[in-house]
Amino acid sequence: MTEKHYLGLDLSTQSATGVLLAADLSVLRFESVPFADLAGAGGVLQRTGAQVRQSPVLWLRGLHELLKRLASGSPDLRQVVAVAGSAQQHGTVYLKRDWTKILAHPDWLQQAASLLPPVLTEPGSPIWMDGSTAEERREITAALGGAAAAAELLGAVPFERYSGVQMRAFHKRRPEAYADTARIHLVGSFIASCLLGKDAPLNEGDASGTALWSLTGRRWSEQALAATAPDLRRRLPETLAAGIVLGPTAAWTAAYGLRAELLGFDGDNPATVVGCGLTEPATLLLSLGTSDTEMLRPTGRRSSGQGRWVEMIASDGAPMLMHCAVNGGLSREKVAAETGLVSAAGKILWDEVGAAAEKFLRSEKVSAELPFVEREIGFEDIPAGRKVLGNPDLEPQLALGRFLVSQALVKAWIVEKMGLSEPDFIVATGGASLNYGIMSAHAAAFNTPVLPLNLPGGAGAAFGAAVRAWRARHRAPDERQLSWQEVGAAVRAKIGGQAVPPPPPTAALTENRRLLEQALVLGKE
Ligand code: XUL
Repeated sequence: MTEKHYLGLDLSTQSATGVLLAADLSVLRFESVPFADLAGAGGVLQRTGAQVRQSPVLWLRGLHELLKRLASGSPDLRQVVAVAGSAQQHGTVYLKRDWTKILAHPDWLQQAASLLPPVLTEPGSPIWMDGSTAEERREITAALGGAAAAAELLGAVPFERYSGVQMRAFHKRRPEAYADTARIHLVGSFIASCLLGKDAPLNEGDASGTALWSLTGRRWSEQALAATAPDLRRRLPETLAAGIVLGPTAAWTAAYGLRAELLGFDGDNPATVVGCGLTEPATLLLSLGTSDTEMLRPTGRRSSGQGRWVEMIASDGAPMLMHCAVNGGLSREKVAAETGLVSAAGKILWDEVGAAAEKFLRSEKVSAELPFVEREIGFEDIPAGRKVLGNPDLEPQLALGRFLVSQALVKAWIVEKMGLSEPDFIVATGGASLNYGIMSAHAAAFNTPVLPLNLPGGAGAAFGAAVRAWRARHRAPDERQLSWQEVGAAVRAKIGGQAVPPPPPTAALTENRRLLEQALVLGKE
């Protein structure tokens, strides 16, 4: 019997990525096609003021290139039994009636540049970076009874980037094109439709980023639909739980050696938590990159009328919360450079940066700082800037350590506001997750061990999609489908590194936490 393989795809803002898994979750292939290599003079993004658009043709060219590469390497796609995907959240695609007819063409994907534009009512898809819809955000929020009521209904205040807010802007700016639009897909359900050969439903994770979907009712909200645009419901796909198989991939996929069962596409963030094995409640994922993102699995509902964080449904069907912190890797880099930890070649000396955090933790100094190199997103009402609290006189290495530990303590404070005070466990991804000292600062701040993950190509979303495809068809020795908890444990065992334990708690750390909490005064909750 030939071994079964599982494919995960991710269509992000920058690239199309594929991860091919074996039955034991080993990565057989990893391919990524940067859109910048394909975009030419048009560029990856089209910006006009606060408007940010992307061409759906570019995503399809990326998908074609990716499938072509996967089909030509070894192993190819012939042993794939299930495929799932993820995509950048919120982006919308506006299509004419009968648009799916183009998908019957055997090599339509190669000819997408000529076949797709005639069936689009809007050539440039607004994406999550678009901030041009402040007026529509206000109108929808008011119609839903204010920010707190909207967040309770939808899981988040209707941010500018949210799909429904964008749909209202499209309807207001181009009413004739709206009238001509029979179907509005999100990026994920659009790509899933292309692979399925007919209109695909929208996964619940993506639906929860539209400002149109009731998180409690788990269906399109009549109230939100009415607040957004006339006659919107019939233009939207159905919504569906992420674990469900939609059917076989369309006939055209055979040209790439792919004939498999297709699951719906999900948002990249809902997919990432599953790709990181974060499937139990009361657990936390720290993604430490250019910016730092906290994704957690709550034990109940917790909405923020201030838009401090967002609630959504993860790819395992259970809720997740997310906050994206602007003060992440770039801030660490800036402070490390100011401390002089830069090589002659201009590289940050990260080992020494990590050592500074460890030294500060051991020093037992009562000293903290407000570490806001930038004003924090979602928490704009806390004092911006860097300000030392307690003992100011530290030598440069300890001062850097104080900054790193304070950054981690602020994160623990934010996560507590999101409803989680001591996570059962923490997993970490991103560049800083490889730095022992920075991980130790986080383990200390949360008083919980942190497990760094070795994600294939750093691609949590594509890996998460592949894991979802795997769960759909893989069976335990007794023929049972694995529970999501078992899936999470299997993923962590496969990609987890060595857990970093919290250092022994000190009185100084407790005092530094208290100093920060005193200074972090929020406006009305
Ligand atoms: C989430 C968001 C981004 C995109 C990136 O709300 O806008 O994380 O999903 O692809």
